[in-house]
Amino acid sequence: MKSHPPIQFPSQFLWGAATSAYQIEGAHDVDGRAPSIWDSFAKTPGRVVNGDNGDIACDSYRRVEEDVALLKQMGARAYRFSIAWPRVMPHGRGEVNPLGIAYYKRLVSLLRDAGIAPMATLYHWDLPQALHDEGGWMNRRTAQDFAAFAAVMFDALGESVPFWFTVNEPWCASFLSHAIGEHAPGEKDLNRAVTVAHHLLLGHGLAMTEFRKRKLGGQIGMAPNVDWREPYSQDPEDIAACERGLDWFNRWFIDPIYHGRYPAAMAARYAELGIRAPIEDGDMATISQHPDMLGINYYTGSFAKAPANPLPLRPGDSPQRQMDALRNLDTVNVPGFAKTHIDWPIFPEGFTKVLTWLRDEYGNPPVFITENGACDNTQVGHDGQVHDALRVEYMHRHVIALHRAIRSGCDIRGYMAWSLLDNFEWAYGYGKRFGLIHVDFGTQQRTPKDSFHWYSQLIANNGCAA
Ligand code: GBH
Repeated sequence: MKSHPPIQFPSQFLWGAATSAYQIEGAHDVDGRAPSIWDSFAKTPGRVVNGDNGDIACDSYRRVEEDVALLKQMGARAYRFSIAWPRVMPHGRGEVNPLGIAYYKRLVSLLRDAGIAPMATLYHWDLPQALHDEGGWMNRRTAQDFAAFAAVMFDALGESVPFWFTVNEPWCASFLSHAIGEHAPGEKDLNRAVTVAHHLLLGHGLAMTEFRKRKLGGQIGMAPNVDWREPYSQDPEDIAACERGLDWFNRWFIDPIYHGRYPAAMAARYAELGIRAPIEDGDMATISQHPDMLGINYYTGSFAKAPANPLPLRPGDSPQRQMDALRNLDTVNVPGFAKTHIDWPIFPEGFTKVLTWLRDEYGNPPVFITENGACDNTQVGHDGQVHDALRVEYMHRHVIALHRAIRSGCDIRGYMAWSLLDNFEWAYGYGKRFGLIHVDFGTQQRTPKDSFHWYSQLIANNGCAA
């Protein structure tokens, strides 16, 4: 391949891959690790497809050297992993488990020896069960406990981690988990979800305070998931529907950080349902401390259309109906949009659009794409290879969309592919594969897929074909 492909990225652009602790580590009861809400949830019958759980997952706790070697082989310049809170603080607060700390110190030093920048996420959904037993994220105190855990990690890893993310996808950790009930702890109560969302934001802010106190050299921010909504037409009603969708999903988490307030129109809609975030004096100032960067997870998007029959906001309705009424929009997938093997529409234009929207809405903050990738369930073929053409095409189109955003002035500094390995895909279990590397969950054999080789070329050339 040519050394200067048509799509060329800035010279310091940070290419890498991402994972999270519960999805890959396994070793659920090893070296003092205590259960998290995901252990309990996955072991509750009916919650996860096929009754799968993360007891073993990719066994990355034991195979960490092999996995770092694969990252090196791929040419990754960064690796985004998450730190399991119940491995480090089994009770959620108080006593620190030295073996838990030792594992992450080892991972970080292996990465640094391989020339790969560590990028640590502090909360990728594995709340210690002990804290949940006391009320979990419904308790304001959990935000303080989270900051104390963050402080332990800042002290333990300090300058050796240049990039930190506090909370991964607060929308999933609140709404998907407490209102829709698809993720742990599996509750269905919109009021609780809004409270949890506030405490997650507060936890982010209090962790920021701990980070700033230490005057560490690295950078820190939050990593929300964004979906893009495009107005179905230029009809003002469709545009308004689209704005409600963006308020509900995106602005609810990013406005507090960059503007120090919840989006007013959506907050008013919640108020009609009798739902308010439990804001106390000083919270919004804590939450809106200036972050160094924003992590963005993007997978999919769709079109928003004003519904023919708008749903009224009624406090007595089911949480699902209340959510539908809050957004009050019809989601339209344009015919002809291909979908990945998890049925999410492939919408690379939405990637460019959401990035330029973030640029305009929040003053062009430095952005790292902390996740982007596709579910492609292609297995190892007779030739011993994995020809995951859907993933290669998805990545190629999204990398081009990303490049377009950079050309239009967005300050984007890096891209982490989700995911390094096939892993425990939450409520879908092991049946949905997002890895650049195939994992045989029987033997734990790792096989780099076509997408791995394609991505490795892209990193080597710092770009790709148009
Ligand atoms: C991320 O969440 C997680 O951070 C990661 O752990 C996970 O493995 C990965 O993505 C893959 O799932 O039904 O078409 O409207 C993804 C969050 C929320 C993105 C739901 C897609 C709905 C798509 N997802 N959203 S659609």
